[in-house]
Amino acid sequence: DSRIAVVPGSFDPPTLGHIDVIRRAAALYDQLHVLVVHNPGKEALLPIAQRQALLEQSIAEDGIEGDVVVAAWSMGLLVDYATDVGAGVLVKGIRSQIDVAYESPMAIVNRHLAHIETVFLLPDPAHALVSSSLVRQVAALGGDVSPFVPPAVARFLDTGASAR
Ligand code: COD
Repeated sequence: DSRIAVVPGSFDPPTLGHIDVIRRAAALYDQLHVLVVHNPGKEALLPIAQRQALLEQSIAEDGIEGDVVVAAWSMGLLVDYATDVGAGVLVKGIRSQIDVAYESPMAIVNRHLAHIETVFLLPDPAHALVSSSLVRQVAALGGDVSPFVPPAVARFLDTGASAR
């Protein structure tokens, strides 16, 4: 009976906070699906395929062990993907009361829709205040994002900025 979990997110772009959650979730489950989900409520910086590639590189470069698959999902319910791959758990990071308020109704709906549990991990204090939206702002204003993102993402955003 293998334990499979999904770590969903926008990952636009992936941050050190995301990598922390992925590393810790990979230690808890036999197989992890890191799922890049299209969020229609947010204006995107990077195309889905780019986020997926950056996650794959970052996971490899971080030396995260275990069976970690990176995939993308833009059609339908998140729990449909989870059910398809045999996952019984969604893993999410909780940074603040705002995250709790946003995630709690989704967790309840997902449990009723498909008997999928949501497991919340508290962030490492070192990365607790990092968010993709903060990174997008710093990058747009020409700042150095390297303290907040994995090296692969810093390299990519740097090259993009100098090409503009
Ligand atoms: N430290 C720890 N965790 C963090 C950090 C940090 N610094 N930064 C982000 N995280 C966590 C987030 O809390 C989240 O759990 C995950 O990492 C991804 O974060 P983001 O910002 O990339 O992604 P979001 O918040 O835009 O999430 C998008 C989802 C698609 C996951 C979300 O909207 C969702 O679950 N949608 C469900 C779609 C669906 O099926 N709806 C119908 C039923 S509700």
